[in-house]
Amino acid sequence: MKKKITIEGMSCQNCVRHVKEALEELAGVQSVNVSLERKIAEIELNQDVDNETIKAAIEDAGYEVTSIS
Ligand SMILES: [Cu+2]
Repeated sequence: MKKKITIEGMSCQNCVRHVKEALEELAGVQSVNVSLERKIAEIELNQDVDNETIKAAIEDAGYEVTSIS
């Protein structure tokens, strides 16, 4: 299963790393790919992770989630 998250607030590769690490810490997340240019994170899941959990992880890291699909 895959999800695509659009994120506001990333401005450099450090931001990308913060988002990537926040997502990798979640149980069920298998892999994470973050694009600064496209303002998205694409995650591969090996079990369902609900959108609220994903949103909270990114917001706790200091960024804003604008959509999850
Ligand atoms: Cu940054």
